[in-house]
Amino acid sequence: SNDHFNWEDYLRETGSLSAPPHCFRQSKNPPSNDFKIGMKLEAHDPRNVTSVCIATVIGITGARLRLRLDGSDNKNDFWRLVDSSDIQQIGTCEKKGDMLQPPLGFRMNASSWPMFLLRTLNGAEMAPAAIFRKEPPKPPENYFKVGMKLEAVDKKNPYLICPATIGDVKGDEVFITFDGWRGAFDYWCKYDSRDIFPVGWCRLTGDALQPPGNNISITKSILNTPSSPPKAIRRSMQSAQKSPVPAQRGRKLGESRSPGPVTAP
Ligand code: MLZ
Repeated sequence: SNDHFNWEDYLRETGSLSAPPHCFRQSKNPPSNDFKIGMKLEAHDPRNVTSVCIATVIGITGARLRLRLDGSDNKNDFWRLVDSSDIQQIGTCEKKGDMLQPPLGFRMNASSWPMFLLRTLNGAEMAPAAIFRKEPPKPPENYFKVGMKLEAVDKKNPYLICPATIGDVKGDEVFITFDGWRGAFDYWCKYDSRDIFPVGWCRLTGDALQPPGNNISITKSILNTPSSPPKAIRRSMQSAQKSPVPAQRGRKLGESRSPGPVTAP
């Protein structure tokens, strides 16, 4: 599905290096994903992390699961790796002497939670223990360096994994900048975040890696330049014309930002 994007060419064209795998809290070989749609499991409520709730797998994408908390709405889905410590088999919570909680924004009256829980688990297909994978250990320190390329979850669109660059490093944190998006989706995270992956991750998991954005402004000055733009920029311009999506992206960003100088993607 990556017809328009190839890391090898891109690294060469941008003269950049990829972050080595030992930088990441990810397994060297991505874990196999043996979950099936409809399976239920326990998950920490992302909006209330001290609560453990029942979740249903409503989608599978590479080594990740699209999850929805039972009793919640369809506007708060979240994605977790099969080796995330945020998910566990049903029964784990009770074994620890804890109680399963209704999700934040439970659709019904709180008093109906115990009955809801019984009904949602009755006859449910529970994800078997064997398909949960152990979370890999943290790298001992932050090995990332500014300029290294990687694949990262777009936190505003968490179903998307996109080409990114380390923009800054500060203690245990890294600044994730998305190539071709002029800062609109950038964020700081811990170096051991489960949302960042080495180059090639999506190819291995079969997940769709998004192409870089096309948001390099084509100002008059560059269009008037007699010499043709660098290869990477030309390619972005081409993909902007071919792909149906980038036109919409460009418009969205264009609304909030005025054109700036041309920068490499
Ligand atoms: N629908 C969004 C997708 C942007 C994805 C950017 N990822 C870094 C848009 O077109 O704005």
